[in-house]
Amino acid sequence: MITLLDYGAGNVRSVRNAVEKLGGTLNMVTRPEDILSAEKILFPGVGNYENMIQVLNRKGYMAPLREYLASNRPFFGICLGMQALFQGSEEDLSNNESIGFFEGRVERFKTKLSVPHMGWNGIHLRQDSPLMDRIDTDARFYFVHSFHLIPHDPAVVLTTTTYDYEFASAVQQGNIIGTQFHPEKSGKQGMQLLENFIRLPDFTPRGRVDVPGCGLSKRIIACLDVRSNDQGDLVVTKGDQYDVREKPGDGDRGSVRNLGKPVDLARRYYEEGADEITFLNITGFRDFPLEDMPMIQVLEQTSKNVFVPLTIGGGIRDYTDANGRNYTALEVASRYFRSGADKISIGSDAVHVAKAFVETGKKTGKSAIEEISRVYGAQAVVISIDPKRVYVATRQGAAGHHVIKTDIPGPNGERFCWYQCTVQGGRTAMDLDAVTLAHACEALGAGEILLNCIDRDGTKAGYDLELIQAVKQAVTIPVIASSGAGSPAHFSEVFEHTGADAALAAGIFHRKEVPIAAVKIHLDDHGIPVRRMP
Ligand code: 1PR
Repeated sequence: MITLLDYGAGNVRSVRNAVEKLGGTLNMVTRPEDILSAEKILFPGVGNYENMIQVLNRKGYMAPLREYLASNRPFFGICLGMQALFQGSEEDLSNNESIGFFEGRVERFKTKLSVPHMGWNGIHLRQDSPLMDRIDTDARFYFVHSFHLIPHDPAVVLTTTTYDYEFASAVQQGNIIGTQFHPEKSGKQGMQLLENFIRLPDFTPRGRVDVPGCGLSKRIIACLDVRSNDQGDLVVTKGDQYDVREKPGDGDRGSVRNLGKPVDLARRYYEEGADEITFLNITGFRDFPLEDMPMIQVLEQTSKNVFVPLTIGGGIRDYTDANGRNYTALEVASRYFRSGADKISIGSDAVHVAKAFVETGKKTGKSAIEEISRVYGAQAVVISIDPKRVYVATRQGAAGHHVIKTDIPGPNGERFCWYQCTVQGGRTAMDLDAVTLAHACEALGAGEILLNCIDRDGTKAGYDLELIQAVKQAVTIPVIASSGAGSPAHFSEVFEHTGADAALAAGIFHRKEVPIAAVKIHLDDHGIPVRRMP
């Protein structure tokens, strides 16, 4: 029996689903005594360290946790659940007392690379632990964090990982284990590790080893644009420059393209090796996501069988329903996290918030980006940008906007352009450029940019490299290149020319024109690191 310690933040559903899929039985901690009577504790933590420690203190879990750990019964802390075992974190501005089982603290990454460290990275094994039995030496695991451990005693380090520099990515002493990476989000290798934890009675390490692993890979993301079709069925659709309807016939306006069912397609992409899956509810701007909850059901069902990160976007904003009840964006996002999402993506609302921030120079502290980031952590907040290219004759031709020189001249031979943000799925253009938006959203607390491009969407002409480069240079958070992938060569091109952290595609995967495996083989051949399926 596994006892799951859930303190109410982030996505514990995936951990629960993973344990159940592996045949384990779960018991939830609801009172401090449940900790003392546990046989094996699994403690997944995501979000904000300070918030976690405060909740653990408030619920009276600190003393029983220390007593349990002192008894050397099996304990597995994931991400924040591992950090909590140390003495404190730079993320905790109120300097609360932590569990302090291990000596050392948690510090923010000091690097010029994108922070959060997000994606699939390798592990260098330092102890021969039964937890790592049957794990491939070149396995990669999913990391998402801005802070990392500095343990005092090197003997407790189980694995190290390199992100600019080497840091402790897992620790173990006796039966007390913690990993910075998320096994429940790390596909088949992560499931093997969890299975070891569920099945084995004892994890005492068999001595020290020195087995190097591989490094960080680029991520390949499958994106599912979801909406109801004219018959009311929820379908995965796909547009050409955001138009998702078939070409109209005589007297009809063309039906919504139907490329499959969201849950089935997500599972297919997981099996085929997608590193992440993104759902965008493309009519979310006009529907309220909690009304009939189809996307919640999609998430709940998908997370039962898909063990890579899931992002959900569409309609994340404050909302008042027909009865006058107000819902905050944070409430909507919380519901998604509880249903299996690891990240939420904000489109239209981010444009309005960023515009106000750029105009006033003031943060309100109340925007969706700020509130969700404060509670769930920056890594859980993705900004989805839907820009359109606007040509201008000179660099000064668009006052107040970030203008770039382009190698793709405009219809009248223009050599300059800027990228205009849109809202409501490209329907309304705003007086804000994509570079300024990305920069403002990072300042407000976003952790990642999903950079679409309306001009390239569905064209198979390749990514807009100039757009991606301009945004990538303006932010330090990870950038996902999106829109226009038509062949494996487009993926190597975007990674070689822009420094994008991940590349997303939709149409070519849905229509089975290019399998995910073909993209990864191509990237591997070009020396671009990718996670290959075992
Ligand atoms: O504004 O917070 O409610 O979020 C709505 C979300 O829905 C936004 O993230 C927005 O990007 C998305 N969206 C709205 N309308 C559309 C549409 O297509 N009509 N889809 C839409 C965005 C772009 C990508 C697509 C890539 C790759 N779709 O998701 O998957 O362009 O396509 P490709 O590889 O086939 O070229 P809010």
